[in-house]
Amino acid sequence: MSADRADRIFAALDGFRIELPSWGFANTGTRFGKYMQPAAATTLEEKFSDAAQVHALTGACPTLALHVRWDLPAGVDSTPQVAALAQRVGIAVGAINPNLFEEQHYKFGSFGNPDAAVRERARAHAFESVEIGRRLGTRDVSFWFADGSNYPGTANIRQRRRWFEEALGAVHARLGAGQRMLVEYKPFEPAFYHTDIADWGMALLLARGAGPQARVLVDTGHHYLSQNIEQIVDWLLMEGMLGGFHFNDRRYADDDLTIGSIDPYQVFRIFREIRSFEWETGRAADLAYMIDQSHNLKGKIEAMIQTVVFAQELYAKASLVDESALASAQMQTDLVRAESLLQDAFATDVRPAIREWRAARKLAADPIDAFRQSGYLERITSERAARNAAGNSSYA
Ligand code: RM4
Ligand code: MN
Ligand code: MN
Repeated sequence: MSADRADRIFAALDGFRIELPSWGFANTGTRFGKYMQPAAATTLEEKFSDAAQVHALTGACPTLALHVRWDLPAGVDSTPQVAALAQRVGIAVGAINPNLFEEQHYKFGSFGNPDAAVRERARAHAFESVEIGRRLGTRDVSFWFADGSNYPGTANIRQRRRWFEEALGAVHARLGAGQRMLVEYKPFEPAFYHTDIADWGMALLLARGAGPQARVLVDTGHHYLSQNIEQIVDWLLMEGMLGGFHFNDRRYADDDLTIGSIDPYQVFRIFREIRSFEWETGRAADLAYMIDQSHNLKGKIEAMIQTVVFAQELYAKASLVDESALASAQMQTDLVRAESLLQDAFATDVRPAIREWRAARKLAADPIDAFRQSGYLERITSERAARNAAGNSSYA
């Protein structure tokens, strides 16, 4: 590989950060049940500790996203402990995720619930989440809503939209200067007839309506099959409305598998459009790259390392596309040349250059192998096995 290409990979990796989800270290399951892993994290301390391992080995994950209900059971009152923990472990708190879907009163929705008392409760939780983010000094409060309906005619879709507009506006008004509200969309599940925020257009309208600090969050698993996600990314970038990503892969629906396990070219194409936008505009797209995976069969920490390493590879490959050559091939409608500029970059084996980058940054040459050699897994397995065998009541 030429020195110029290796330099590009080094620069790309130096600038690439991806946030870990606390729930990705915990025992989660499918709607059919949970398989408990002896080494899974239960306490927030354990989640931070596992995240620190991933960061130490990959150099790319300095922040951990938290779910309010699972990680801050006392709400704002949990923040001093969380701040102290983050400080001690050396991993900063990332996005704050309110939980507006798990408790019994959300059976018929949160912001879209016909019962004003439930809407009020949901608002209070959202306000508290904003306050938690403010106290912890983090930027993003990330909203995903399970709201929707299961049978035609059972919900007033327009009225629910109005309730969403009102509530999101009220939450936005609580944001501090350095905070953002991210609005995530998902076509179905748990609702199987209509979902209140089902696609990027709905999320965009709601985010725009909420106020200037709201952006759209793209979860790669939240699209109909074969949808062109990179085009959505481009359109949101052009609107200045793309806030960030929840990366995961899937074969069928919201499968939450490790990144690129099913379709690595899809992730490459997303990264490539972002790099192309940056090349064209001359400015960095300010995006929160986050992982939202919770596969329940692979070892939690290994699955996370595998995802981060693969994301680094795909991002490095995307950095190799010669954007100016591509722009001229497009203008000349030289289709084969244009397409092969992408294919060649995708086919490049970037692993040797990444190994050099790791050595230069004093990181493990092979993060998975280093993790297996470290003894960490054996240690936490013996510490946590008994508790995990007994099960735990929280979802994550
Ligand atoms: C949803 C969505 C949210 C995540 C929850 C647990 O499908 O992806 O981002 O917080 O799952
Ligand atoms: Mn998500
Ligand atoms: Mn999801």
